[in-house]
Amino acid sequence: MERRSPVMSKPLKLFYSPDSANLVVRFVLEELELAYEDVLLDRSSREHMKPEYRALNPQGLIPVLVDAEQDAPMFETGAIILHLADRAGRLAPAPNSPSRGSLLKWLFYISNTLHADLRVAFYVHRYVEGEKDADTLRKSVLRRVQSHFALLDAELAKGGGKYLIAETFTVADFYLAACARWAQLYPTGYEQDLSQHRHLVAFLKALQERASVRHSAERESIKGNVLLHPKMPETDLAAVLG
Ligand SMILES: N[C@@H](CCC(=O)N[C@@H](CS)C(=O)NCC(=O)O)C(=O)O
Repeated sequence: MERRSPVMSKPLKLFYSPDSANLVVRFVLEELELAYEDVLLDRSSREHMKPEYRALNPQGLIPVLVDAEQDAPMFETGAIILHLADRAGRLAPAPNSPSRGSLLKWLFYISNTLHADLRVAFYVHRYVEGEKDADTLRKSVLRRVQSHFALLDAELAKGGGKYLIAETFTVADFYLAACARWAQLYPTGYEQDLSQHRHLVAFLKALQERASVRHSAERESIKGNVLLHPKMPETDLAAVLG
């Protein structure tokens, strides 16, 4: 993928797997119209656990962004998208702006609470053994996930419903949107209905019309609605949850 950027002269490289956390980074790269290359990792063959990839992220987690202007590869979705926004001077209030604190607060909340709880539901067998305990843990963590969406829905309502940080389109909007997508799809049999969060529903509906979201979806073989009532991608599930 070649795109010229007025902001960064050196290339960015995104390591990805379809519909994984890299989707958030891609939304941001596309929205900012930054030049980047993407490198596909095959999760079904555990490519993300091989030494070459672990040299970039020792945890083997996806995504990684290599920014030629940084002295080390970057992991952690929240850190990567904030870095990109700061570099481009868009999608994040400046560090000295009065709304910077709100962005940081919600970005960290989405990353260390909402996304972290979703990960427990996705990878439940890393926490408990046996189907019965797995089912109990999934249900209980997904109740927490619903309460996180309720909090985020109320925050959207406060700011008029368009963006999480009132009147300011930020990277946090993309991160929230991707978490909402995954909660509606994964894990199979535990798909979450988000219809009671009406501000969130309207927000997702509007965001999924953006060109950046549609281009990102195409690039990751995601068909149909991207954010609200999404369809399961036509891909091997092991490639997404493996
Ligand atoms: N905290 C990490 C989580 C990333 C994450 O959950 N990545 C998933 C893909 S969506 C992954 O690499 N899963 C493989 C695994 O957990 O073994 C981040 O925000 O980047």
